Amino acid sequence: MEEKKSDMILEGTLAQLRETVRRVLEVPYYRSSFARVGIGAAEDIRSLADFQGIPLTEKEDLRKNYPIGLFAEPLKKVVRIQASSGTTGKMTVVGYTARDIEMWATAVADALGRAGVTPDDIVQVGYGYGLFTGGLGLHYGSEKLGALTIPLSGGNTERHVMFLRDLKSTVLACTPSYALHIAETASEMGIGPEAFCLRVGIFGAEPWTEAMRGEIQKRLGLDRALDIYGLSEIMGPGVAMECAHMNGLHLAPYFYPEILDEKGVVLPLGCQGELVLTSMGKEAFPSIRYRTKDLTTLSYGRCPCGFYGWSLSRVAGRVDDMLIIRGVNVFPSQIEEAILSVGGIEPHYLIVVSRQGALDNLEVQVEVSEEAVDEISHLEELRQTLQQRINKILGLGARVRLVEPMSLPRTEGKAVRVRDLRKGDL
Ligand code: DLL
Repeated sequence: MEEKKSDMILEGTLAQLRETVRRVLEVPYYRSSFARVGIGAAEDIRSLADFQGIPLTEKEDLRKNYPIGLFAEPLKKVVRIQASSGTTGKMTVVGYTARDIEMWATAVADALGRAGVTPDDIVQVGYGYGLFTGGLGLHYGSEKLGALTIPLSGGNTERHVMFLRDLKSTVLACTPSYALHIAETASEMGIGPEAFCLRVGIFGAEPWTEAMRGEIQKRLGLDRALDIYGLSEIMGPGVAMECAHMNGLHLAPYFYPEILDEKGVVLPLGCQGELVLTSMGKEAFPSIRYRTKDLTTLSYGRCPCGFYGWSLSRVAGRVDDMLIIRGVNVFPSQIEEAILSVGGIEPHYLIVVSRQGALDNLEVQVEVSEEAVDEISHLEELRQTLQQRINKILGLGARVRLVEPMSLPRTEGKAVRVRDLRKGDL
């Protein structure tokens, strides 16, 4: 019985994947890259093995086809454009038909519903509005759900605090680092979490840890801070999101996921690797085997929230965020876990990597809390405790430097946690 069900699911998925193949074959770039591996028609995809023979797509392919070379619909049918600047190089531009926008809003509304957000909620959106997908993505989903939606965007943090207090917003959607900054600004204004009515946080667009979840919940007085994942090349926020049960991030049913190892081999459920996504049903900008560069694991099954399908584990980081220091692989999230496990330290940090001769140096700058600063005699002890903890986790010698409270930059969007002087980052 179970076998029959999974055969049916596989057949249904294959049919949808063939539709995506049919759609992307309209685009000259895909047509020629597929021809090189002998795929000329959707019907050539008879099995998942055939599908796995389709060439991967990368951000670079979007750049090569800037601005709209990978659109599968004429501009006349496109009603919205979003774009991502990335840290280097050309922008990547993506388009949506009216049906794509509807699909996106539905994905976000469904995810918010599973997170326990209802039409009675007041959703304060602190993601940037504009070409970045965060603001408008959350906005359309929240409105579709029927919640009162406040488009505050990033910036003017004091106004965020005032609205949280005066309009009694119950849901805050922004990056986790901005959530911390809002909490800190509130505290500077003499306003504590008891003045807010916040229940749910919808935080994403950058990696964050379980330890950070606890910290943000405490500082903002939230019942739960949930993780939302997405990327502009695929849709925007809402590609996957945690529900109130926090059983992983449930993948919206418009995407087919694969996890690949470094050599491009598809890994089984439960193994960590790079997430590769294919859209199912998207019109203007279909994605086919798109390499997200994000590291996660996949599971499949039913959640008590009613969701049935694929879920991702919290994204550990990007393949290209991984630092190699003296041959050891280091993710900023490992350092974040260590920092948050030590009292007297603020969750604000900067990782500075430099090279002296042939040797890499790793310095972790961390802010001490106002209270800890007053106990000067304990500062060296605090520094050593954190340094030992980081060194134990990473298995290499890092140097911890404690810096003054409020001295590291704050962000209204995605935090910059790493400065790699080996690459000439200033
Ligand atoms: O960050 C879309 C988004 C907006 C997601 C608001 C969630 C909330 P991009 O600017 O294209 O789109 O950046 C996408 O950000 O490939 C990941 O590396 C990272 N990222 C996004 N969400 C998460 C998350 C938006 N929850 C890139 N955890 C992705 C870890 C995340 N990393």
